[in-house]
Amino acid sequence: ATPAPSPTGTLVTVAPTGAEHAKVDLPQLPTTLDELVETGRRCEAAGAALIHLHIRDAAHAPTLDPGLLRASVDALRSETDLVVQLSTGGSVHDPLESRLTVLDAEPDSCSLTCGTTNFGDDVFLNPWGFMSDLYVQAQEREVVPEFELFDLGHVHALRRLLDTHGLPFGARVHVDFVTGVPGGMPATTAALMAGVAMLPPEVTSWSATGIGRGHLPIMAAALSAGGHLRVGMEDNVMFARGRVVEHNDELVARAVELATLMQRPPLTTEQARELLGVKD
Ligand code: KMH
Ligand code: ZN
Repeated sequence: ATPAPSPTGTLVTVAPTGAEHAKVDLPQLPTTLDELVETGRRCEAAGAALIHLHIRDAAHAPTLDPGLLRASVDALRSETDLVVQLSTGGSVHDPLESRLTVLDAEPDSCSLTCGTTNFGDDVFLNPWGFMSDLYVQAQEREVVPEFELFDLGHVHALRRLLDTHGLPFGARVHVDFVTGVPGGMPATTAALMAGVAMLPPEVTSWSATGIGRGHLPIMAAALSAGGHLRVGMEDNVMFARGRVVEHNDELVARAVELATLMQRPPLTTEQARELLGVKD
């Protein structure tokens, strides 16, 4: 059979912080607004087009404080041209009601996880009612969702969302496979390909990330299968065996190098906006 045509460019997303790592263990984790802006600038210069953002409070703890979220979106908008995506996953301790209020900060995009997952020893809660409310509110507020798929069942739940509520704002459907979370699908090529094979026809682009040591294998698998890439310290803090990531831009630069070698150079921020259907 003829291989499916690959996209000509690669969307490189950076997820620089997450909600799981502690600043005290990893001082180079960007947690302050200045550090996030500096990270955004450097990652954009290295070839990232989208930033997936979790923010921290003054004590470097994860927060969904509406004022801080708004300030972060505004600062990244004014200091970079990155597509700004806010996490609605937050941390496993955030209540569902607060996770819905993330949209008040008016990001370009928001994450939307398509089901509940065991998350290490914790549970990352995403019941149908929450997913559904978040999806409809994102449609109404013209925020483009990125569907986070941690497990194969999540692919099926995405199909239910689309069948129930129609297409997202922007009429594009971009999903991100988050592989290798203890409790979700493993970071293997086989699991990723099973997920890709199940994608509903409405899906217009997909990316993938592998947590921890799944980082490089999933990057290679995604590139070879026509997918886009997500990298960053939220997912992986080791650059190589025995070598901790010093700055998120190293992970972006390596992803760009590999994508370019594969004849799929990084998309510009403008091309990323078009791919995702984000408002100008
Ligand atoms: N921090 C995880 C519990 C998302 O950003 O939407 C959830 C997460 C997914 O990171
Ligand atoms: Zn996240």
